[in-house]
Parts: sequence; C-alpha cells; structure tokens
Amino acid sequence: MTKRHQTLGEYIIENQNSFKYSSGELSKLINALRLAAKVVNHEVNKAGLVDILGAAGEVNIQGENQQKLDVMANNIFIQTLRNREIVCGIASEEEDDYISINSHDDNHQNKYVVLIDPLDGSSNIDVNVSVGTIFSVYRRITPIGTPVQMEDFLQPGRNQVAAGYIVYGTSTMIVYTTGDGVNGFTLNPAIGTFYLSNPNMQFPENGKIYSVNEGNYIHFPQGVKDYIKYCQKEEEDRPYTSRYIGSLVSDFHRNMIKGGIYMYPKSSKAEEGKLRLLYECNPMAFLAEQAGGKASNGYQRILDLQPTELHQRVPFFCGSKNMVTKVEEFIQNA
Ligand code: P6P
Repeated sequence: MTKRHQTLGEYIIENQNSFKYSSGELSKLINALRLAAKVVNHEVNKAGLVDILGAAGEVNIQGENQQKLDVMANNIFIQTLRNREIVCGIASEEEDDYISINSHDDNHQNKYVVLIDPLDGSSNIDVNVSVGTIFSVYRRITPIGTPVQMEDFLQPGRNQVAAGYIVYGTSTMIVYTTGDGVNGFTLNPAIGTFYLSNPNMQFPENGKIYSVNEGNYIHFPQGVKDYIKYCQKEEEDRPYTSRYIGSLVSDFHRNMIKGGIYMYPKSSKAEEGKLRLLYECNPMAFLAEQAGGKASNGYQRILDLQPTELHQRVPFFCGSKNMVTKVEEFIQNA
C-alpha cells in the first residue's frame, strides 16, 4: 500500500490531542502561520520580478536597512495572526515594541504570544539565496488584559509551547515542533498544499560540517578560534567541511539533516554576538533539542537563559549534540 503523504492540515487535526494543552487554538495558530507562509512564499518567489527589492529606506531597531520584503513579510504575519482571536501579543524583529491584540469577544481571552523574525537573512534576497521566517510561541502568563512585556514576552525559552521556521529555498518548507518531536512539511506550489515530507527529524549526534562566518575569526574569543582550528585539523574524522550560507534557517536546516554545528559567537565587534535570543535563538534551540541536538551560549543552555529585553542578542552554538559539547569545552577551557 503506498504511503499516504499526510497534509499539514491533516497532521494538525490528527495530532491535536497529543498537544498537552489541546485547546484547538494552537492548531488554529499553526494554521494561521501556514497561510501567512504561503503568502510570503509567493512574494519572495517573485521578488526579482517586480521592483520590490532594495531597502524601503527605513532602518529597523537593529540598525539594518529594512528591505521592502522584510516589511511586507512582517505585515503579512502580523495581520494573519491579528485576525484570528488566538494571539494576545506579537513581538517582531521589525517592530521596536510588542503589539498588543485585544479579543473582540469580552468573554474570550487570547492565550498565546508570538515572537517572530518575519524574514531572517533578508540581505540574501537580492542575490537569490534562501531566506526564512522563524517563530516562537508561548502561553501568556498574565491572566487577562493587555499582555505585559516582562511576564508574557520575556519568558525563558524552556516555556515555549511551539516553535518553527519556514525556509523559502529550492522548495518551501515548514519545520516545527509543539514539544513532541520535529516534523517538516514541503509545499507543493502547484496546489498550495504542505505535505509531511520529513517526519520525526533528528540531529545526528555527530557531524562533519561547521557553519561560522570565518571572516570574523580574528575577533573571536580564543576558545572559538581553537575549536575552528580543531575542525580544520587533519586528525580522526577531521578536517570537517565549512558551510556558511549567511541564512540561519538554511544553515540550521542542512545541519539538522546532515549533522553539523552553527556558530555565531560573540566577538570584539559584537560583544553579545548578533543573533537575537527571543525570536532566533530560543525557537531554533527548542527545535534542536526536540530533534536530539543541543543549543548553548558557550556556557549555558539557551532555553534556560532569562531574557531581559525584547531584542537582546546572545552568542549561539547549535546543532549536533557532541559538536556543541566540544565547542563548549574549548570555550570554557581557553
Ligand atoms: P553575518 C541574517 O542576518 C542572520 O541573522 C542569520 O540568518 C545569519 O546566519 C547571520 O545573520 C549572518 O550574519 O554577520 O555572518 O553576515
């Protein structure tokens, strides 16, 4: 009997009860993200065809030129989530402050907060390299009313109830977890349907790929330099292969399938690293651990870090468990 390729919609329905909070609203949230992903995918795929490239002329809180697609993706995800009576607040890389969303029904309280990087790696758009959306979902802590930054948004990553990414690459995929493993769904653009293509994704414990911007080598801490030299040494199963796309989602996705480690260390140029804890590191760390991998800031588990501000940055080492443990050893013994 040929294997039935489940659609994402069927998967959500069939696994609704496995989600410990099984309220149905998280399923609605995932469905909303699915819809937004299709719309953004359409825009990303035609980016080269219309005058949508180039900076929108504005600069976001990160001090980066906002590409028009960044702005569009941000608006698409916010509008899609706002209209569904599920989410009480959204924090986005593209928004200085979080957005509160009040329920239209006085008897209903929207119970989730979403943190999102609507189009990570957007500087790659102009050169036709894959980009991605990263999302992180928590249950609100405050019982009612307008969500509060400290309690509702600055939760440690171990509180996440769902996390995932959409990679707009050679094919468009949604990869996500609700705490019961990681599954990947590939879009059939001809009919606009996501199919379960990568069930139960697992990080190999060991890998032979390291992903880091070696152009920053001279600025890295000594322990990171020592680990990079370790990766390059002719010994045992080394030298490893260096692969760095400049798009976190793509590097992470490849490393999860093939085995490898992604690193964005702190440096003398970036005292806390570049990646944001809340909407890049925490969701990718949740996925990594759910797939048997590991995510660390070099000293601590990413998911145990207590956030202090929406857009804070942390050093990030993520991927095959034994590779992350090895770089931690180099960092801590330098
Ligand atoms: P650099 C993209 O801007 C991003 O946030 C990640 O997707 C990517 O891995 C990293 O930054 C690239 O940064 O400094 O190496 O260009």
